[in-house]
Amino acid sequence: MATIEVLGTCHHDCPDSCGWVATAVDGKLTQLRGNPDHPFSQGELCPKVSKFVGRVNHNDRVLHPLIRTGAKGSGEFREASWDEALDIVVTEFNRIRNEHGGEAILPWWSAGTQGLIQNQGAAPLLFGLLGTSTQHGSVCGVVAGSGMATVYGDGLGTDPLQAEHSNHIILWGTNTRLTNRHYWPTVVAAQQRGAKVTVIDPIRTITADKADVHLQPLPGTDVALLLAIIHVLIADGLVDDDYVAAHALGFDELANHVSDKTPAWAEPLCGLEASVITELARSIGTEPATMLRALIGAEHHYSGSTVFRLLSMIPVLTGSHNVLGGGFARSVGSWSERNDVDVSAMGSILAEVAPASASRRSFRQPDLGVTLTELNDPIHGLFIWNGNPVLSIPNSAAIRSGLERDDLFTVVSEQFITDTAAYADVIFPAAMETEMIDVMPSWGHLWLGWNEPATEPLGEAVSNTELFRRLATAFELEQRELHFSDLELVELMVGDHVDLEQMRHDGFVRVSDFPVDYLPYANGGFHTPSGKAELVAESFANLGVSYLPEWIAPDAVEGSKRSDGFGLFLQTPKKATRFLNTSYSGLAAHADRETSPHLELDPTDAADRGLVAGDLAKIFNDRGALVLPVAISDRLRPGVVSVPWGYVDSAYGDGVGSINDLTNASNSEFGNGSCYGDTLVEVVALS
Ligand SMILES: Nc1nc2c(c(=O)[nH]1)N[C@H]1C(S)=C(S)[C@@H](COP(=O)(O)OP(=O)(O)OC[C@H]3O[C@@H](n4cnc5c(=O)[nH]c(N)nc54)[C@H](O)[C@@H]3O)O[C@H]1N2
Ligand SMILES: Nc1nc2c(c(=O)[nH]1)N[C@H]1C(S)=C(S)[C@@H](COP(=O)(O)OP(=O)(O)OC[C@H]3O[C@@H](n4cnc5c(=O)[nH]c(N)nc54)[C@H](O)[C@@H]3O)O[C@H]1N2
Ligand code: SF4
Ligand SMILES: [Mo]
Repeated sequence: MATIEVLGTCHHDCPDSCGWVATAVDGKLTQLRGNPDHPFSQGELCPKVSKFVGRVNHNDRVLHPLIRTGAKGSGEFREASWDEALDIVVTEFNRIRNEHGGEAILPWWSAGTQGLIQNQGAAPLLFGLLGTSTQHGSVCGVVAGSGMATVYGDGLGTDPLQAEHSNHIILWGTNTRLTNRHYWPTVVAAQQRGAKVTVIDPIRTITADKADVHLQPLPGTDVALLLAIIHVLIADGLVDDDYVAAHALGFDELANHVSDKTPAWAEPLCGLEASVITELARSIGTEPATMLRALIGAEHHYSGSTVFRLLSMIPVLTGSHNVLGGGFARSVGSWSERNDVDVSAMGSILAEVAPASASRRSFRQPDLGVTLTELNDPIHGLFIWNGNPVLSIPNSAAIRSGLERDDLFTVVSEQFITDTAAYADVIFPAAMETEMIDVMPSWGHLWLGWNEPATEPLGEAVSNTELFRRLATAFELEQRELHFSDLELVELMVGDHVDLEQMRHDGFVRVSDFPVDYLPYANGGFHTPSGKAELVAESFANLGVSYLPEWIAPDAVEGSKRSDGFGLFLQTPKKATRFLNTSYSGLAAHADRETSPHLELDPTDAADRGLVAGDLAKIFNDRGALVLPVAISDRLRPGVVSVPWGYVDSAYGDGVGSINDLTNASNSEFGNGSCYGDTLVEVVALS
């Protein structure tokens, strides 16, 4: 028996990017365990990926190209050869290009793998040369990054691991113990050393359970809270005047703007007592080693970009960017983009060889429902990879009805027949991470990961890079880079700073030029045109950013109006320890050990509606309705209901539709995200 062991890195859209050791016997993956030498994950894999071998070898895996035989959505397919499947795609896409123009085709992707070469690979060049439409924005990260960039010039903040030195860690809308579990030991170590841990979350999460202080604002109201905090910092003289004078722009205007945004003003808006807001602000203003830590939860609102804008301002005002253990830590994804990786390499090549492609039409990624159903010049060809929009994108009922259109030809590259792939005309079988080469730029820590394949792909599955190469050949596109091997792609996209050999040998390499005690803004040096931290939108007004950060109530934003008669805010957090977004929820080994979809209600809201635990209730708004069993929860506030997200359609009662049928797909204030969390619903007992 031939046994091999290789080092790899988890590809999931998760901040931890854990290192693993994969074992294969006679070409079959037999074991996956944590790489004990990995500096961040230290040998542990989470309850999702510790069962990855079962995912790879699962009977339901798509191992051959499939062609639809039943109705769209029925999931009925027949096997086909690669040649036949490619031929159909080329014929259909070329027909659409001739009849409607290239822009009637839309490539759509998410971050099923976030790998450097496997996330998009040569796709920007391929689709650009075919003259298709393209997408912008995202349901994850772009809003936070944009908010931060209006103050700092880009999304670069503090290294989260510096919380080791913090005296106060504020987990702002992030459920660390669930979503960033390998960061939790850093938080615990600080707490055991005496640091205070505050959680700010409308839900009392498992992370809030372990905090010293849990503040539970109403969802989507952090702008009021943050404006009041800034009011107190200024009113109480807690601003670092020297730092602000040297490194910030617009302080006087901001001070004027918040002069009436007192804690008493914020109290009825965010639902926290004025005294609590004052205490939090004073604590932030008097403890320089206060680290703000956020991931994504707080961005899923209309005002999400403004929340990140205001969070970015806090350490500028208190001067805590000067202090080890201070600052604002979110995604560190952009750090590796400084010197180590070039995620836009293919885009740059496209701009050179086909400059006109820059003016192709582009659609907001979270707006897929509208894009498929409401355009005057409709999309007729859709190519989806790395994503499951039917489950993950808001307004999903519109996505399903778009995918049902007879005049839409849909191609999906997938590992399983997901709720999205069930609508495809052609499915290409996608390889799994242990079957492909990749480099993993992490957004949760500063190590780039290498991924060495342990086996060949099972069946006829191929990596995304191989899929795009095969498509390039089938479309007879000769552009050299479209035919690059995986190692050539790595060389193209990884900069000279990185010692590739070392990364391959060790399984990881530290992102260059950032020592562990690096304080990016200790001496200013912001990446704005002015070089200063912008407290007013001096350079970014053209992005739709208001000059000063403005409060807007979450029940007054597009797609979420209380006047429509719906009175409860719906939250849809990640909650299952065995799901990663929508992945794994279709696998019994994972789903059978989690609760089924359910509706969590505060006892008062339940009593008002005559509901007790276990009752069936209808949850609905003008976008959709679902029937779900009720669970009474003491983790919410009155007026807020929660339906955890990630489940497959078939886990819900009648098997059609999921909670994203109800969520709000409107645009964020800026940043081109979406507003899952600004969703009003009503709940009634099922009579
Ligand atoms: N209601 C609600 N909705 C949400 C969220 C929420 O909190 N609430 N969170 C949002 C967030 S933050 C995110 S990031 C999105 C995530 O939503 P998705 O991106 O849809 O979720 P994933 O499960 O990460 O990955 C999607 C698919 O990628 C496939 N995949 C994995 N690797 C590969 C590969 O190498 N090749 C190909 N072709 N496919 C592959 C998987 O099989 C999986 O079906 O969902 C968003 N949706
Ligand atoms: N186990 C597991 N881990 C995961 C994932 C998974 O599905 N499962 N998904 C991965 C992905 S793609 C991502 S993006 C990350 C996300 O990681 P997180 O951002 O930590 O997770 P979320 O559940 O999206 O949101 C975190 C918290 O934000 C809170 N929140 C919502 N609205 C507001 C608000 O207005 N203000 C404040 N202060 N808080 C608010 C929610 O109640 C929730 O508890 O997790 C990653 N890790
Ligand atoms: S999903 Fe996240 S926590 Fe789990 S192994 Fe992958 S990177 Fe680590
Ligand atoms: Mo995400």
